Order: sequence, then structure tokens, then C-alpha cells
Amino acid sequence: MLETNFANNLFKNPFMNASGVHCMTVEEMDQLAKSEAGAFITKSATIAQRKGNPKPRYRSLDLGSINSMGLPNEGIDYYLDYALQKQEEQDVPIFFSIAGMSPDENIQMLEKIEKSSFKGITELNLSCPNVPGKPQAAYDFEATDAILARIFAFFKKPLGIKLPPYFDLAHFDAMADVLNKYPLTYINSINSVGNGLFIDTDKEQVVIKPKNGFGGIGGEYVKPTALANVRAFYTRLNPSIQIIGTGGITSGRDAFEHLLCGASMLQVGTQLQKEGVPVFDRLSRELKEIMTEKGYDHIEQFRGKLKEM
Ligand code: RRO
Repeated sequence: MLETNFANNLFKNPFMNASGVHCMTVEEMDQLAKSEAGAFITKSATIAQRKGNPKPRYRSLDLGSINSMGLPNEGIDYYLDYALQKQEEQDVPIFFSIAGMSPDENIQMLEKIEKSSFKGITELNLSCPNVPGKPQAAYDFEATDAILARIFAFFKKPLGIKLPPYFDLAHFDAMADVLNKYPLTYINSINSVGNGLFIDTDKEQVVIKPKNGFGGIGGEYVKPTALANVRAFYTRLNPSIQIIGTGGITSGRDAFEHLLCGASMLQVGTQLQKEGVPVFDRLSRELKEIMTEKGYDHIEQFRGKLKEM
């Protein structure tokens, strides 16, 4: 009932983790691989291992989360070695996230992936909000155009990009014009809403240590922004570019809304962090229940079919 076609593969359901959550170590990725999730993605990698920002750097909130992890990861070789081994045991492709600190670092990592026997799908994260001194790359439309031109001159494997949220229709238009020039497999909207501030009123203090308490916001707070981004790109991108909807998925109803907006796969970050891998059972069950109530037996019967007034 929840089978999903994505990047010319059939997944048992559209749910997966959002990169960064429950995918830093082999143990965590193995748990995802065994879970009810339809697919999983690795933590965004850099060439060298990184410790990330000082702790505390993640806080779960009533309505979501705030984080300033700062790209802690074990380095690309750790994740690539794992993916090359794991792909032989799986019948669906692995999603592999990279987030270089510069265009050259991204090119170097993509060259490595291209030359390797990796058969999965690569996600280029152009939207990390948490590395001090490094702006979110995809807020610079010309720089995004330039890196994609360099990438598609040599990279022949499936590639998606992870985008930050946009808040202006002119920005959706401008970004879609850039993206439509390239043979992207997908876009993933949205990364966390960058540089929010959560305050503990009793202590009159911020709740995370890095960047004076500023961090990326996820969860219920961001769902309307996430849905707007999925819908805005669904109505602007070439139909060959699929969409992963990420942001504020805590229930089957939220998943249904992302699918109505046009998403093909769905990523869960904040709620996976709160609930652990059993979240994928619950979301699959709840999404099936809503579909049954509405008389749908396949996602394609309603995906993208949001009505206007
Ligand atoms: O590691 C992080 O701080 C982080 C990354 Br790379 C990202 O893309 N999004 C996010 O919310 N945190």
C-alpha cells in the first residue's frame, strides 16, 4: 500500500531518517537498515573526521528541536566503506550524504564516490546552518549554479541536493531556474530553519552552547515552511526532479500532507530523535489508516494533488 517509486527503485514505504539523526555510527545505521524505514541516509560527511561544536548542542523541545551540531562526523571513508559493504546485503539503494566545507571539498568527495563502486544515491548538503563562519551555500544562487555546473561535468551517478528553507516566492523562482538546468535526481526540502533562538525563561538563558545559543529549528515549528517549500518546488521543477519532503513529520497526517504537496520520499529528523526507530512503524501504520479512511490504496492516487481554492 505504501510502495514508493524513487530514482528508478521501488521502496516498501516512503519513510527514512533525515541525515544527521541516528546515522553517525555503524551501529545506528545498522538499526535503521533493520527497521521499518523504507530507506536510510548516512550522516553528512566531510573528508576528514570532525568533532563538531561544543556540547550541549542539541535540545529536544515541546514543539520540535534546536541543534548546532557543527557537522560532527567520522569522515567520508568511514561512511563509504560502510555503504560499499552494506549495499551488497540490501535490495534498495543507500542514500549517502556529503557536506564539504568548500566547493573544492565537495568536488573531491564526489570524485571519490564516482570512482568507487557505490551504487546508491548521493545527497549533496548545501544547507548546513551550523558551521561558524560558513553561510548556507544554497542561499547563494550563483554559487549553487557554479558548483552544479562543475559537478555535472563529471558526476554520472544519481545526485540529489539538500536545500535550506526559502521564504520568498522570488527565491523559489530563482532557485528553480538554477535547478532545472541540471539532471538532478531529486531535491530534499527542507534542512532545519537556520539560526533560531530558544530560551529557558526560568534560567533566563539559551539552551545550547555553540553560537550564543543560535541553532537550526526542526519539528512541529517548521512544518508549514517545509510544506510550502515542497509545494513551491513541486510546481516549479522539471517533473524528472523528484522531491524528498522533510520537516515537521510527527504523524501519518503530516506525512500525508507532504505527499499531497508532491513529495515522493519523506524524511524524519526531530521525531526520530525523540522516539527512536519504532517511529517508522507508527508513521507507516498511521499513514495507511488515513489512506484507508479516504479510500486510497496507493500513494500515487493523491501525491501532488493538493487542491487550490
Ligand atoms: O551537523 C549539523 O550541525 C547540521 C547539519 Br550538517 C545540517 O545540515 N543541518 C542541521 O540542522 N545540523
